[in-house]
Amino acid sequence: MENENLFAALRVAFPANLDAPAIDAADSATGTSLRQYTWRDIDEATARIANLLSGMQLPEGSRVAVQTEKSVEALMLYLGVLRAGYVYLPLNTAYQAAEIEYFVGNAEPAVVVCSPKSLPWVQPIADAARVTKVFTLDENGLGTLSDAAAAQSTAHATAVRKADDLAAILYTSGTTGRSKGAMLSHRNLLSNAQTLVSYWGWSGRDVLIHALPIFHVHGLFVASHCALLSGARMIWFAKFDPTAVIARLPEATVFMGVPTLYVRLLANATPRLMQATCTNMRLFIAGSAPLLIETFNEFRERTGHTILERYGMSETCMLTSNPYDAAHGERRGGTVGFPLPGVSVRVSDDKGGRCAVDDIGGIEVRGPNVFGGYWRMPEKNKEEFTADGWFKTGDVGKIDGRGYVTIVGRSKDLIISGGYNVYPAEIEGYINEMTGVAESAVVGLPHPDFGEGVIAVVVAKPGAMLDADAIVATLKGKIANFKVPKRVFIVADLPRNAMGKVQKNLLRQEHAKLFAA
Ligand code: MCA
Ligand code: AMP
Repeated sequence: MENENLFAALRVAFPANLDAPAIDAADSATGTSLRQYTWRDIDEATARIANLLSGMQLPEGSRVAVQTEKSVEALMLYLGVLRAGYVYLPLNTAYQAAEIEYFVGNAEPAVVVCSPKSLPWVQPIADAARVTKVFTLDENGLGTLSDAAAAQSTAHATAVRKADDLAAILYTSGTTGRSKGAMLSHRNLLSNAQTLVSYWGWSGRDVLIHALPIFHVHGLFVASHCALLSGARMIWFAKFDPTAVIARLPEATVFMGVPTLYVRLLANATPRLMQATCTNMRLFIAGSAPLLIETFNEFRERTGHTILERYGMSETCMLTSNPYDAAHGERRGGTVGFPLPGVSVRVSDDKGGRCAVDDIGGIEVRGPNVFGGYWRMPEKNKEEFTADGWFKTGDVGKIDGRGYVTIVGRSKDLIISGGYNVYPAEIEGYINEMTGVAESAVVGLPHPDFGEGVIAVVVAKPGAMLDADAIVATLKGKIANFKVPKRVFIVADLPRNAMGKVQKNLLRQEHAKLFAA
């Protein structure tokens, strides 16, 4: 039987010369090269991790939950988990104890890997959830995981998995405020990676600047898989710094970023982000949030390159892309391009009928990339798939006569800030439980850097005095920083419609200029 494990496909794609450079770990602040990793290094490190995990006799389908700083070793950990046939569960490094407690409790991982500095609070959470083993891994690739892996063999036969077996779980916040684990199979991930490699014209001659976090689809799957599957080299940044990235642009061919990264590249472009800096570049890709047409136009004027915008989700990986090849059409700013080969996209009205060309409705999708469902939430699967098997994205959009898809909004109450998702209901929940708070509404406002900036509007209980700064400080101690409102307003009451529903559009209008540049 053919091994349908994603790692098997990645491993076959390694260049014949395993001693060729694969990953160049760069200093985040300067871009200077710190350490070179060869394809052999990847092969051996992933084998060691896979052997370590295999030796633990974990039950089939065991989850390995990981919250560590970005490092090449953290990427090896992901690949090692795949290689051993277990299920990878990445977690945003910004999450604090309450958030991690929920994920660990819900996913019941057999193994947790965390930063050494988080161990004091992660260990009790893991113990309570009866996790078999907690390892540590720091930003330099050191920790108990690396110590234990060092003793392992560098040979490992990739665990045999079927295409529909689970490869990863990605938590994505639900409208109720509780995160749902999107279950992605080896087929979901591999089919999407193969499609992107071909559609975007990847080859072993490419050099990717990898400056995104590796706990989301964009950095972990889209960027890493494309490079690995085409034998391309990566210049690896643990954090995004525009000056450092610009310093390495001359030797790169591909860059991927959320819109904020492009805004920051442009803000730091003088005098270096000129056409000359990008002569080797063949492709700039943007996604995860809407790319403003101003950014699209300004980038083209300054660099001569037309950003290729694409659209995806944790549940589906990539869905649409503007064309790479001019023969297929031009890259149109403000659109997310065409459905990728093998992916079907349709727009439906609220009665479930098909919308005509250019008519706005709910975007629904189907394809080998679409996830199997949410981890242990069968009722959510019923709600979020149509009766004929299409996944309802919660995005609102249209398809024009030439097939370009445009996203015009979201039916889900979601804010995307700097490429990170913030669910208002979750933040409102934390605010509403504070002493003296009667109710609150969290909304996103236009923000020049993050695209959308989070604010909260809060009503006090009769007789209670609330302090906006204290609310922010309390939230900072509890939840990931990117979710914390940048401003809190204390008001007498919230605007409501005749049905009693809070009119968030009025709050957005009232404060629209708050973050204006
Ligand atoms: C950091 N802060 C943020 C954000 N990031 N606030 C709101 N939104 C954010 N995204 C907070 C910091 O904690 C800090 O708070 C203050 O804002 C200033 O931080 P700064 O130094 O500017 O932030 P940074 O460390 O430079 O990070 C900004 C960033 C980062 C590089 C844009 O957010 C980032 O890497 N975003 C990419 C996310 C991503 O990869 N998304 C892909 C999801 P304080 O001042 O209080 O300390 S995958 C996806 O969506 C789908 C599948 C798809 O289509 O790709
Ligand atoms: P996530 O839950 O993190 O996977 O985020 C997925 C959501 O990001 C999608 O449902 C869209 O709302 C949004 N998104 C991703 N790419 C784009 C894009 N190019 N333009 C607009 N929104 C996008």
